[in-house]
Amino acid sequence: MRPFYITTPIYYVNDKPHIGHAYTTVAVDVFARYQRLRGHAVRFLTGTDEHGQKIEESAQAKGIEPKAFVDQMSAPFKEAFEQLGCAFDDYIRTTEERHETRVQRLWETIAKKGDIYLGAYEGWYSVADEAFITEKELEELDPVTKSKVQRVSEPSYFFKLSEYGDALLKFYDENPDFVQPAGRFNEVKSFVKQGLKDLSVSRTSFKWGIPVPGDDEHVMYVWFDALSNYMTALGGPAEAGEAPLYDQFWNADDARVVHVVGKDILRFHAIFWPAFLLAAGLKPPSQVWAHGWLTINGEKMSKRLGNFIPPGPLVDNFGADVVRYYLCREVAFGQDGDFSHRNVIARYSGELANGLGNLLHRMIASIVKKNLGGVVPEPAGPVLPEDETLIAAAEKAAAGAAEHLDTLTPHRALDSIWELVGAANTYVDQTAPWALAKKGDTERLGRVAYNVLEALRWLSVMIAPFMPEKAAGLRTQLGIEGLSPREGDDLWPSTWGELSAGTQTQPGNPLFPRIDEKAEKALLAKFGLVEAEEAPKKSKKQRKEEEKAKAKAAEEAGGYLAFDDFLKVELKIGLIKAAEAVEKSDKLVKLSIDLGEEAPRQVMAGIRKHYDPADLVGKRVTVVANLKPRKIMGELSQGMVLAASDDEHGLSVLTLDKDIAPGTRVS
Ligand code: ME8
Repeated sequence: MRPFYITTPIYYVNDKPHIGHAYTTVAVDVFARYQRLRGHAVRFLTGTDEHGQKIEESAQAKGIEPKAFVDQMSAPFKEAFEQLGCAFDDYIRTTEERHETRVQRLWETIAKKGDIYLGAYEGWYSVADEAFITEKELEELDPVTKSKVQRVSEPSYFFKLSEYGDALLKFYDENPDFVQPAGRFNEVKSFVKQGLKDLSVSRTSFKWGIPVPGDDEHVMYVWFDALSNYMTALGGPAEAGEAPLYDQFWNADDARVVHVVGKDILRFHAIFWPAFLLAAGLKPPSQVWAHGWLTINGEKMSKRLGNFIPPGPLVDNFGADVVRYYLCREVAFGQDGDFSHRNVIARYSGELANGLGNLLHRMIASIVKKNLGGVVPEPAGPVLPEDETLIAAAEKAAAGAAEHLDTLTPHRALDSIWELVGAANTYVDQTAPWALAKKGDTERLGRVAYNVLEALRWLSVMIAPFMPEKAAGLRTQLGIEGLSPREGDDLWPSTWGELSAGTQTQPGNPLFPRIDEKAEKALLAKFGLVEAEEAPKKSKKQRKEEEKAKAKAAEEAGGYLAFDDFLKVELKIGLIKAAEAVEKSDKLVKLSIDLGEEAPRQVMAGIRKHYDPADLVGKRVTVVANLKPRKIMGELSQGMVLAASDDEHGLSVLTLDKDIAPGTRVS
């Protein structure tokens, strides 16, 4: 069976874990669990990235030593992933000795080949991204990241990346699935085709890093250090026989090595990392899978925007499996998608409680218990077309889910699996086992009940990578053993009818208890999402104190707006793609505005009296892009279009006299 090695990025410990980190780690856990079920040898690695200027500065800001700081900050990541049920085999920290010594070995191997040389770096360094950037890239940064960019002029070792363009392109050609999704691979290829510059791989102006072998004045560039984690965690680079895990999971010809990363760090993984490895004469990974962003109201999560959602309270309130299910189901892997607590509840109720939970409950706790003594019946009598339809649906779901889990598209796998949930519920509705029981048709009732229980058994395996605890609970109720994956044993369902007649089922509490309206409100209140009218009213005293504080802040600013405050307002150029009048309103126009993002935004503007909606299409306008979205007459408004008016002209939206690209920041 093919060895499968899968990794998450190692996370910077200057932040606390949030659901973006959970997203990648849960997805990787799902893929690892699936491969284990198929009998493959699997190794799943995650961990933390603990060196670099950003971390050193964060430690300084807290007034503690970097090592003490990273020790404090790494543990919450591990705990969060464990709480989410992620069964990683190893958790690497880049401050561990096992890592540092092997990174130095990798460096020495490349240096010996003559591909690292001493020079001087003169240019820009983005501390937020830990990246050397060009003048053009600097211009494209958002103002906050830009404010952390430094001009660097220091001696530096360089890696001869410029000499690896052709080798990389050849490697990409030979490995057409190296980057997924395919569209992102094209971006990588065109970047390489434009020509690569040598890469600065050491720094001298701070100390928090792995020393360059033979030159203690330099610490390694944090990405050289960080990318190597995937190999050092296996004990590599190493000679054959020296590090068994490295031999098995990296070097073996059939080893499948997959790095799952967010799209922001694809370039490091798909260009720098294979180039370092090619230079060292080592095998690059098999694949880099770059997924999209989990967003909140369309914005990437970040501390700066204050839209940072920690996974802990979600797990406490919904349970790990429900959070895992939601993360894999809601967002098409590869694309961006919005996180919303309300959608967690909607999916829970619709797909888990009413879909799978109801199927199990109505069959085991009701039909089988009341009419069949709680025992799996012997299927007897003729096989009818509806039975065949259900069996075909199970086979299709198992094949589809397997394919999608193998190609790392978990949302599609869940689509396939839920087709079977739907088909089984339809089967129950069509065959009406309660009516068969009433009629006394025990033979047909037996076959129908058997088929539903067998479908549930298939489902218990298919959902196991996503919801291991619920899968175990489902199997307990079916009266069958839990799943214990073993190398060489393929546990994926493929033969209909393996559930043994005579098995004693164990009806238990509902697998997914329903959330009624009251419980839903209480849950939303816990997350601070109650509607405005439900929020507790502020007392007179509180309001007065708030006004006082505001007046004081204004006085301190001397009547001026602090520059930092101005930067908080994200003004962007938007291109109006569609505009329609809102029925029942003489003021509102519903606009669809391209802001250079994946999907256009909907903005409600009170400009109907001054514009015919058709005349607005194609106009470039100025939009406040980071206003909290709100509902206006029942429609979501995700921004505000700026306008000015006077008595003579009426109202005019702010437009441009050149075709500046949508999404460009106004400053
Ligand atoms: O980049 N949606 O670490 P990092 C989805 N240390 N995924 C998200 C996310 C979001 N909103 N936010 C973060 C680093 N992620 C480096 C990596 S690897 C050798 C070094 C996930 O702490 C996503 O996987 O900034 C992203 O790539 C990763 O967290 C970035 O974590």
